Amino acid sequence: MAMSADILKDAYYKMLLLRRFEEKAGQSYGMGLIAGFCHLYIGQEAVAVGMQMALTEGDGVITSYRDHGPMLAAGSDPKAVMAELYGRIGGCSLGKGGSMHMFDLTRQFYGGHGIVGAQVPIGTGIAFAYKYQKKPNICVVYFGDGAVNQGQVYEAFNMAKLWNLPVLYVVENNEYAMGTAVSRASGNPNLYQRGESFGIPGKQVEGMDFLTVYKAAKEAVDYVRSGKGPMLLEMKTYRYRGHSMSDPAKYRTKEEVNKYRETHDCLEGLATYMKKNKIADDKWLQQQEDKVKVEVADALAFAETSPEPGPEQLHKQVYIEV
Ligand SMILES: Cc1ncc(C[n+]2csc(CCOP(=O)(O)OP(=O)(O)O)c2C)c(N)n1
Ligand SMILES: [Mg+2]
Repeated sequence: MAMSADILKDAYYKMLLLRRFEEKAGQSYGMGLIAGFCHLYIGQEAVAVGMQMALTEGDGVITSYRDHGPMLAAGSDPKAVMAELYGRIGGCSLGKGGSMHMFDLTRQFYGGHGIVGAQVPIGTGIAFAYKYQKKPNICVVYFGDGAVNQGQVYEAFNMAKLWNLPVLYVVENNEYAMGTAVSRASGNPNLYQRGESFGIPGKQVEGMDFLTVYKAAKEAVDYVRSGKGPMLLEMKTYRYRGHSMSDPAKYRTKEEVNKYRETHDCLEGLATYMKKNKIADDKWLQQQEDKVKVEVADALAFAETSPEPGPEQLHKQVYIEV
């Protein structure tokens, strides 16, 4: 598939933004400036960026608590994401949701869900709404290799195929749930096959490589948008950091993590490809670092100076008028 230099450059910048944003979030968490849970997306950037770039305006996205990356990829303002982590009023959920409950309806980003697998029926429902309202959109539903063993996933699969809903399921197989390896939790570790008995075709994708993700995403998005019904992509990926900020890290070796970083890293891979094909050079790559640094610093400054939500916010957004 022909891929323009602009697409590759855009992808590199976005993946770099996700990486540096999350590194900063991790630092702030370590300094006690961010409270509660915090699940970083570092290592998995090619998935959210590659998927999102294959979508069109108006398509929906929903994910788990590991949501900062997908939300930034959806085009949300890093300031609103950082301020949400800081629990400030300038945050996308007015500082009341925190790391696990990010929402941005202007980007059709429907969260941010802390219950493992819960976003799967909700995202399926969003796809149902698109079809019911005769909208041309599809909904991308991310969930993890741990979530694939939740019962509600399969109830949703059945309805999605029964009604041929425009939903694209994306399993981010980062090899571990909190600390349980796929091989210890799944009788059949080929997670792309999980929809087959429901009539949902699946495909396994090398999720650490932007070009591969983008190509697979384009094909799958076309399939779902054409009205053929749901599809499932299993993205083989890897998270470099702990499951959350408190992680005993005893379930895998440092060597294993280093192997992924050294041989599969999405930023390194794309940089090498662009240099080889004379799309970018070291100077351009450094310029992106500089630009991202400013964008993340601005997000941080905004978060630090945004006030905390006052007590008057306590009962707001609990119910909505219908
Ligand atoms: C219903 C439910 N059970 C257990 C938990 C605790 N829990 C939080 S994250 C997690 C692991 C999920 O792993 P995976 O789906 O692979 O996603 P990842 O964290 O790797 O992105 C578990 C068991 C929960 N939040 N909800
Ligand atoms: Mg996982």
